[in-house]
Amino acid sequence: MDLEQAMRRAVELSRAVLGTTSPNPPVGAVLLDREGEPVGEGATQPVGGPHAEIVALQQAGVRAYGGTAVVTLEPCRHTGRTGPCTGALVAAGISRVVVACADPTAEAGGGVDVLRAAGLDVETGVLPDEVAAGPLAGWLHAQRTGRPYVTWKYAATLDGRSAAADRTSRWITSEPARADVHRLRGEVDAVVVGIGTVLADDPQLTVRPDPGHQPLRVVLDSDGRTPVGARVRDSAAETLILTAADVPRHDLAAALDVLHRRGVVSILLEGGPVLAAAFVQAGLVDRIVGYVAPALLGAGPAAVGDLGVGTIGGALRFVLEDVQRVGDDIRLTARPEKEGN
Ligand code: AOF
Ligand code: ZN
Repeated sequence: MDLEQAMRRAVELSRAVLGTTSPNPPVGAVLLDREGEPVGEGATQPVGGPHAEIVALQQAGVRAYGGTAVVTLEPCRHTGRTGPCTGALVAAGISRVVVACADPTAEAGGGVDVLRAAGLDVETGVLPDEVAAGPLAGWLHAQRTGRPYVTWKYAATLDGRSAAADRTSRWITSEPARADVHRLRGEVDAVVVGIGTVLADDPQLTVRPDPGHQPLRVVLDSDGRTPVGARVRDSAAETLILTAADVPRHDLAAALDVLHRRGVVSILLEGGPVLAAAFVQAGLVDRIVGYVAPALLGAGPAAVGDLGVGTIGGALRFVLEDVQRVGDDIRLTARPEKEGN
């Protein structure tokens, strides 16, 4: 297995633990022996548990001696809830460490220097973009900005409508697209909706089938109108209802701050159109995932509400990053032109 293949495998391993590690980063690690044969692999365990490198070292045992560690994030040099991965790699007799991205935190970062000082060969910057724009995007963003990474998801018809004239909206997209939304939910720490969506659709906002962990359900509900029997209040997952007592009205940055302080690193914003417009206008959307169904409604609310754009020159432009067919629908992924738009 060459280094890039090993890093791709490490990315895959880290992707599989997205949504389970926060506030820690989802990291993946692959260990190769002297011949380049994979002898261990691992990913970050839930908070307080071992880091990716430690899981991989445990699996490899003595076969790690003299080998190479391929890790998506620079190994930590600090003792936090667990011991330093740098020390564990050195103790296991690893001779080379290959890293995709640096750890930007003050306490854990700098592991690369520690490893070099201990005499190990260190190579950095292997597939950094795959990692930084992939599984670590949310965590790196939260480190850099101090707020969670926001993915706005919507489903709409070809003419951009998310509901019919009578406000019915079940189901615009096909079953595979809805399953894909559940996968997205499983990758984030919190799913956020406005009270309008709760009152209109009574969504449960859980991941189904249950992967064994559920994102926090968050309702932005200034006036405390979430009905007692609303499905978001069931016991399937934790729920946070943010009223005007918790955050000032319309202060989305303050709402994100409350979530960040609870360890939320990434959120999925699921509607409705008025809340989505407010997030976009506040420059708080970091990624858009749109599911477009080959259907027309001709009338009914648009996926996003009024953005205050009056003329074509004022259109908010995004960079198209990915287009996939999902069942009979299309999934578009786009990002703001500039980081932190
Ligand atoms: C690694 N490998 O798999 C992860 C790292 O409190 P602790 O001990 O769990 O440390 C958390 C910090 O360690 C976290 O903020 C980040 O800087 C780093 N995470 N480091 O070497 C891993 N998850
Ligand atoms: Zn570590």
